[in-house]
Amino acid sequence: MPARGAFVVLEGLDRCGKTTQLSLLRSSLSSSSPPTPVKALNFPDRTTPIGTMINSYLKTAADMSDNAIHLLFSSNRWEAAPALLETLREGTTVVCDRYAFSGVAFTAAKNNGTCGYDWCKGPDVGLPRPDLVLFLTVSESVQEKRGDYGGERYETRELQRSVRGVFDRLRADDEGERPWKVVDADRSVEEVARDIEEAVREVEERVRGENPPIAKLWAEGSWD
Ligand code: Z5A
Ligand code: MG
Repeated sequence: MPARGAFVVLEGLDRCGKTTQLSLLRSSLSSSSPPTPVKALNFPDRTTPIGTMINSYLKTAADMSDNAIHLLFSSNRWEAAPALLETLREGTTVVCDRYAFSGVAFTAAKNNGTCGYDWCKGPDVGLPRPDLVLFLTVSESVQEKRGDYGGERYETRELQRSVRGVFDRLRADDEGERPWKVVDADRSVEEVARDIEEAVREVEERVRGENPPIAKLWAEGSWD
């Protein structure tokens, strides 16, 4: 049995550069010598039937209660979980654009009395837990200057401020449990990419050396 792959998640506010960095990271890992087997994922995955519903909601073509859309975002991760586990177990590193942290941050940020912080975490409890969460920070002024900002449902200054607050709480609550690394994403694409690659190579090496079990998110126990 080969050692399992590492599971790395890129999180952060809108337009911090997650998708740009994920693509650079995948290329640099797969073109290294020897190449690191790597697979990229992103959430929401808009290509599945559940993802199609999420896409309609984000594009404001469909409306839904805050609770219902939250559960769909979570289902979209659970439907991907078996393949994610299999990929990690066969020794491939998975790099993922957004995960359950975005799920909690965006719904809890709405401050709707029926979906508070703890309720929001519930549906994602037990998913495969990342070995590393890279949290890309971006200042409000930089965020608003970047391409296409303002086109989708959650892209308002007020909601984004509230999302920032929930991400800070998630990071603080996970302190010591799983490494979050904060990366200043106001800098150039190249500078951000350098820091990300360094952190990912480090965790990759550790996971390959120690071959730890795949832990469960916000829960005891492991998937093995
Ligand atoms: N959501 C949720 O509510 N619940 C959930 O469970 C999940 C998500 C998983 C869509 O997500 C929405 O779903 C999102 C959260 C919510 N809410 N909103 N709004 P998405 O991931 O599909 O969103 P997106 O459309 O990909 O946007 P994004 O992720 O916010 O952007 P990004 O990936 O972080 O940035 P980017 O596309 O790489 O870069 C944006 C632009 O900036 C682009 O023109 C780049 O060329 C430029 N860029 C990037 N980096 C730099 C640097 N360093 N310097 C200068 N310019 C840069
Ligand atoms: Mg993106």
